[in-house]
Formats: sequence, C-alpha cells, structure tokens
Amino acid sequence: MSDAWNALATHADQLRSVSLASLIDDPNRCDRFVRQLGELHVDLTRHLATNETIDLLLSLAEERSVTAMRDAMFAGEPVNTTEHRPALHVALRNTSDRPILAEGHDVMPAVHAVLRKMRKFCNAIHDGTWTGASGRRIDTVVNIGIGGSDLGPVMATEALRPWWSSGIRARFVSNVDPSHLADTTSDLDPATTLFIIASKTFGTQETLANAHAARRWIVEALGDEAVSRHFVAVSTNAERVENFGIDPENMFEFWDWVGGRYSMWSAIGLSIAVAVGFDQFERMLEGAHEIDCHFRDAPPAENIPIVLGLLDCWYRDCWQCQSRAVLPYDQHLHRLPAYLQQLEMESNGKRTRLDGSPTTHGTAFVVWGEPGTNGQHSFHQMLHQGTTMVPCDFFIAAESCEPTEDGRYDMLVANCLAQAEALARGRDLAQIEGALRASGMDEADVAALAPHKVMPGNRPSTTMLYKRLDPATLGRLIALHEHRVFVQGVIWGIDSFDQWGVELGKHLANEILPSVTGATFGSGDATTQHLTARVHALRNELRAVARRCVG
Ligand code: G6Q
Repeated sequence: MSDAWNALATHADQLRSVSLASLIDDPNRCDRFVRQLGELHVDLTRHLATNETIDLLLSLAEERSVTAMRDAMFAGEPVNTTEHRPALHVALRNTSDRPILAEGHDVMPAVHAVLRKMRKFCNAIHDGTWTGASGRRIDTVVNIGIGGSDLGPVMATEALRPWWSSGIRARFVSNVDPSHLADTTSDLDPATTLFIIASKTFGTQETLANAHAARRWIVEALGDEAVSRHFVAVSTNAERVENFGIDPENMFEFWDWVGGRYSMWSAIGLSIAVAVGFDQFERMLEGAHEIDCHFRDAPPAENIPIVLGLLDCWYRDCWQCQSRAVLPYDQHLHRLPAYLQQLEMESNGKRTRLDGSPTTHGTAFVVWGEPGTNGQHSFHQMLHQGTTMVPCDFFIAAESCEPTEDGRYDMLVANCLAQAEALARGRDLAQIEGALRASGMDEADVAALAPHKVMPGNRPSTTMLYKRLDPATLGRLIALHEHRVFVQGVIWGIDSFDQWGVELGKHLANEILPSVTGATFGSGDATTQHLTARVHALRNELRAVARRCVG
C-alpha cells in the first residue's frame, strides 16, 4: 500500500464514528461539496467525506498520475495498452477547431466526413428522399447491435423521447433470442422499415445472426433487390459489410480507436440521430464536449469527474462497498442503469494491472438501479436498512419534459430529495420510540416494534440536478461518467478500455453449439453435457406432444 492509500485507510477509520448528519449541518459544507458545471449541479454534500478526505484523495490522484494519464488520453497515446490503441471518444464530439491526433495523425477530418454523411442520411430519411424499395417513406429504424453497439443508442434514444422527430421511431434488437427480433418487428411493415446493422467488427455472432434473420424478413416481403434500400451498416470493417450484401456506400465508418462502450457519439449513434434529428444529435455532442473541456482543463480539486472517480475509489476500497446504485428520478433515463453497468463494469471489472501484476485493491462496483420512484417500492428497503452500505447516485431534473398541472412532477422531485435525506440522516431508536409513544402505542408494543423501524442513516449519495433532460444535458451526464470511470481505472492501475474477460464464454459457446444443434455429442464439461442432454430430452417431449396433437 502506498503512502496515499495508507493515509486514506487511517482517515477512514477515524471517520467511521462521525455522523453524516453532523457533516451536512456544517454551514460551510456547500463551498467544497457543491459543484456547478454550466447547467449541471452536482451535490456531494451527502458524502462520508471532509475537506481532509478530499485533500487525501487528491494526493492519491497525484500519486497515481491521474492528470498525466488524462493528458495522454487526449493526446491520442495508446492508453488501451493491451490492445495498443488510443481511446479517443473525445474526438467524436470535439466541436472545437482543435486537431486531435491518433498516433500523430489528425482524426478530425475523418470524424467530420462521417458526421456529414450521417446528417445527409438523417435528412434523407426525414424528408422522404430515402424511401423503401416500394417507394414508401421509412417510418421505423431498427438498430441491430449488442453491447456497446446497442446500450448507448437505446439509452440515449429513450432519454430523448420528447425530442423524437415526428413520423419516425427507433427500435432496438440485441438479443440472439429469436423472440427479440420477432417481438420488435411484429407490428412493423417491411416496406417502411430500415435496419441499421451496428457492429464495430461486423463479426459478432448475435448481431450477424439477427441481421441475417432481418434480411430474410425483408426479402420474403419485398424481394432480394430491396436489401439496398432497407439496410445500412455502421462498422470499421467494410469488407465484411460488403460480404453481408450491404453496399459500402451505405456504410457509416468508425475507427478502432473508438471503444464499443464509448461509441454512441460515433456513427454507432446513427439510430439516435435519425430518431431526434441530426441537429439535436449535435447538441448532445456539444454537451459532451463541454465536459471534455472541463475534464481536460479544470484543476483536480475543481474537476468533477476526477472528484467523483476518487470518491468511488474511497467507498470501494476504504469502506469496502461492493455496489453502487444508479437511481434516475427521470423516467426517460430508465436505461441509464444498464448503460452505466456496462460502462463501469466492463471498463473496470478487472484484476490485473497494466504491468501484469494482480491488483491490490477492489475494482469496479456492481452497478445497478431502476428509475425512482419505482425502486422505492422494491429495493430501497435494503438501501435504508440492509447490512451493506450502497452509495447512491440520484438524477433529477428541475422541470419535467411532460409538464402537467396535477403536481405529479413535484411529487417525483420531493421523493428524490427525501430518499437522499433519509439515507443520510436515518432515524435513531430514541426518535422512533418517541414517535410511537406520541401515537398512543403502549410500552410493550413500542419496545417490540421500535428496533425494526430504526434507520441507521450515514448512507452516502450524490445528487445530480439539471434543468431538463435535453440532448446537451444527456451529453454532459454521459461524458461525465465516461471520465469518472477513466479516473477510477487510473487509480486502480488497470486498462479501462479492454474487455478480455468476455472472450472465454464466446469461445466455449462456439464449441458447445454443435452439441446443442445435435450435430455432435459431448461438447463441454460433465455438467454442460448433462444439461445439453436434458435440453434434447425436453425438446423431444415437446415434439412428441405436438405429434400427438396433430394425430
Ligand atoms: C464494448 C464491448 C462490447 C462490444 C460488443 C459488440 O466496449 O467491446 O460490448 O460493443 O461485443 O461488438 P461489435 O460492435 O463488434 O459487434
């Protein structure tokens, strides 16, 4: 353990007996624990942290060279060391005139060329100059992709629902379970549907299988020649796109310096751009660029992604928190927990440091959540009274995108603020007993019930408040999290941009597939063989029943 970590561990032990309520009640608390970044208000007052904590965390950042690593990322150095690649998602939303170099080469002209092509395509869909094969306007785009080629576009498209252009809707298919494509297309007309096949590699098994099934759906209805009007691709691999039967003219390029889970700003975001119109897509890029400038230029003590990433490491390593809850009090952010789950867990769920040695600290939280107030009626019980401390992130807009006169939005805001306060302050035994006695309960019942109602409090949270969830705000929120995750990774000394842990499962699935189809027997270990045999037995039973019904 380094000096900075040792100092933090000692400090955490001292803080364990300090109540969060007493910290919050310090009248000067807001000076250091409330941050304003343009329209984004980040409240950190409900953290188990003092000025000394922040100073110690900033020393850790210095020791771990966070700013030097950040600068290396912006300079296009190969910070994805195991894949020898830069991680230049910041170039995708670089709305300034600054060049951005990947290994000495300015990537901005290529980025701008693809953005221009995306704009032209979006406009053609919207003004009806791009039609289906039978000459009818496209009214639905279906993005087929998975992981990073799905979660960002779904999350953002859902988040920006109020901004959807009229006459066009976006849908998403990711799961190779045939039900996903079938359910998604069941009410669609092939003549007015366009598929975007989104795959960086154009080699992903699930995406290609779904793309071929979608192709059959179009061809059966409209014939082979319809494919060119109903399919476009987003990929880095023109050859595979062409082999699939999509004209490279209808391919939107991106580059291997864009990580999958950092790619919604690239052509992978084409479905977002079609849904909301290219101008609004650009607003989203501008919002993200604002955060990039802040992350690149603000001193560490003022730098919101740096402070958030450091607080994450504080809870993960000095308080042994295993998970963090993402609680958007914003229905349109209902896919944000899933999006951040991938961003954080795939980026930092690792156990090996850059130099090949094992990590000496816990890494990535389990990230999970649901929109409020739904979560309050399900898992918040555990957040308030469970035996595990779960830091929470609350997201709330001052104003709804759906203004009503009936006060529902005020209820939402009040619930969000109340949850954070309840988590922080709790209720002790004496307060509970007093309230029960005041309600007229007899002493025996008070003694029996009061312990169950005690709320320990001291549970930390961040509240992110913004005016309204518009494209720029969404861009800001997501870029903030990308950089927060980067900071965590630097502190833990890992490569946040690779994902080797997903490889073994893919490899085994390919080995086991022939046993599942019945082409061979005996793939996999004893348990896999037993389960595969059971799958076949159950299928045979279903077939026998079907035969009896026909007979
Ligand atoms: C993300 C990951 C992963 C990837 C998918 C889809 O960072 O690399 O989620 O996005 O496996 O890959 P393709 O885009 O190549 O189909």
